[in-house]
Amino acid sequence: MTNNKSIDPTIKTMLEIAEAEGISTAFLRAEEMKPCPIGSKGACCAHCAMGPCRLVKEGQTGICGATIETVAARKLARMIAAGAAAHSDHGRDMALTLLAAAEGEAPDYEIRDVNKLLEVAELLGVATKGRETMEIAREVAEKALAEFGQQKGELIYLQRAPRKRQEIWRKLGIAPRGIDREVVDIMHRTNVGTDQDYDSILMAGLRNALADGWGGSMLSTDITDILFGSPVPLVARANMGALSEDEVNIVVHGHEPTLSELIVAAVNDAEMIEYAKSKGAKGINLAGICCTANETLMRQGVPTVGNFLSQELAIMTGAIELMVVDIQCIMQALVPLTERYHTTLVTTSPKARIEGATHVEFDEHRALEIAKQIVKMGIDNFPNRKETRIPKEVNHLVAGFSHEYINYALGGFYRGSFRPLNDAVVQGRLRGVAGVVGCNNPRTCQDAAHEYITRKLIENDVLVVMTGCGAIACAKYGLLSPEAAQYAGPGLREICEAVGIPPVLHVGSCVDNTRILTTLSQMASEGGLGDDIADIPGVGFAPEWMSEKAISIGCYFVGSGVYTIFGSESPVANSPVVDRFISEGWEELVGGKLEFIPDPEEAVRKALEHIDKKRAALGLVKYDPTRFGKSGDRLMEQFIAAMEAGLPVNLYSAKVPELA
Ligand code: NFS
Repeated sequence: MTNNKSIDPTIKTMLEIAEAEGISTAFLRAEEMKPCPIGSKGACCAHCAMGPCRLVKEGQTGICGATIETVAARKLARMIAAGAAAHSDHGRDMALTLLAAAEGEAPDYEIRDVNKLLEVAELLGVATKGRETMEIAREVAEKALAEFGQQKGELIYLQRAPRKRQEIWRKLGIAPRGIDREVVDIMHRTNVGTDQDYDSILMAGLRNALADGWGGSMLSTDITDILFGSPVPLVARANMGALSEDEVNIVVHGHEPTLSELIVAAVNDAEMIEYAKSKGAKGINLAGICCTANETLMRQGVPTVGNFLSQELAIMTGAIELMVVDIQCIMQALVPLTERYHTTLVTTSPKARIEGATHVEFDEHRALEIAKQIVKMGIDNFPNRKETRIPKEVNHLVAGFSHEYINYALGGFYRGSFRPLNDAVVQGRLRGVAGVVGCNNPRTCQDAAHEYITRKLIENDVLVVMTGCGAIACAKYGLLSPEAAQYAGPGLREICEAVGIPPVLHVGSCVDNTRILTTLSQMASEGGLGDDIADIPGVGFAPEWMSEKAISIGCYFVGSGVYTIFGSESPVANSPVVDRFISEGWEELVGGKLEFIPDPEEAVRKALEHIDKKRAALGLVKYDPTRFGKSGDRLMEQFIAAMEAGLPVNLYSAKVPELA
């Protein structure tokens, strides 16, 4: 009964326990409640009190006369607006933290990446010469915040895109003006009796998505790097085996790194560790779930115990003393579940309170003090721990591939460039590139599509970058480790061996999908692969999406020129006109298209066809895997042997520890 719910062995074990003990989880609830066939396909309009109108018959309209096209377009546009609002508001909070730090009001924060601050300052037009770091930081924060409220003109970050792309946006009138403005624009035009022309609604939707990708989310990534450091590769662990039998387990869950970064500091505090020991624990073990996990994983090496669908089952181990959540992707079901165990659930954001949870409101002015208070609550709960059942499975991964690092890895510090990557695509050593991102969804077997699609892509010499829960999924199966090069096609394998990278690169949390936009822009500007993102032989996937944030992300990739494939049925399937417009219509206008393909095999086939089509359009050699794979670098095999022997391995030192 639990077999087809997840490919993760830890989840299978925990689901068997849930079944035996009669515990409700999202997996079970999804089985008991089928999706509404009208709403799920975009045929229900609930925007006013004359309805909800259900447009189920041929030619039927809403009471106001709204057609199925209008209803479906409104639905997709509002999904974009909600997703963009969530990710961009997270970006706003990062900018507010930077401002507070710069003004000396948040003493626990510092500028960890001054170079990144200077780079961002230059782009935002902030003078840097002869100025104090904190003065620059203050103005950068102010400029960033102004992008949210801007009413006219264009977002500054659009300049990061290739020139040709910027011209397309301007010509179509979809260059975003201000981040908040585009969200409000969608909420207004989809209000009853306003915009009733599906393509007008959908083009405004694209503009809103671009405001997220090239605005709120991109600012979020940059400011997070400024405050907490730009990620560089590090080795970490993934899956529930990262929970500790004899230490206090504290799990951070949600999205924002502002508190979790200080929790990292708090659990490493000598006094806290002593306090944990005084309660009978051997120490404190910090782990994460969802994107807060990705943030602390890629900067601090904090292990992740799982992705979205793992959150309830992790509690069922009985080994988590405290789960602290911030915003987004937190199941309300955690409250009744934690009541069955000793786990304390702590909410921290005034925007995300949950009835029945303990609320400790986060305040960046007293950040470390609050982090310590929460850690202490976890320690105090350790003596209440009863029987535990921690699954053993845990895999290692290399995380932290920021676009800056990819640039450096390929070209070195003084000649960092995307040229080697572009050359590899030009020569056919790499067939193309792909981003595989997004959530889990209990409507489909957990991680199965992520794992299958990623494996197939690397087998076909497509370099894959991953973020969010998708990255955690593939980390659990070892695909984000350098050893995974053995599953890659011959050309990709050679690159992994030569550069010392896994064939699947962890580039961060979901807001960090913007790192992929930046990378694609740099590839387009580097030469050899056309002069626009749409020319690059690449694709985007969100195989197990469920969040509105994923729709916003998908649409900003489409608006940037990328063919983007989502799993599941289309949420606007009941309007074939709208479904066609977001695919063929958008492709004609912006070069990218959005398609919903539930079958992963078909999705991979179409992606490879698309990559080959783009290669042909650029006049590149036909992809032929038999031409590569004979350079045979032995270094990687030696690294693998050393890792298997449990020796400490620094993949970037090019020195293999001696085997005994
Ligand atoms: Ni992205 Fe990250 Fe995960 Fe989906 Fe939720 S955690 S922001 S929305 S479920 S990938």
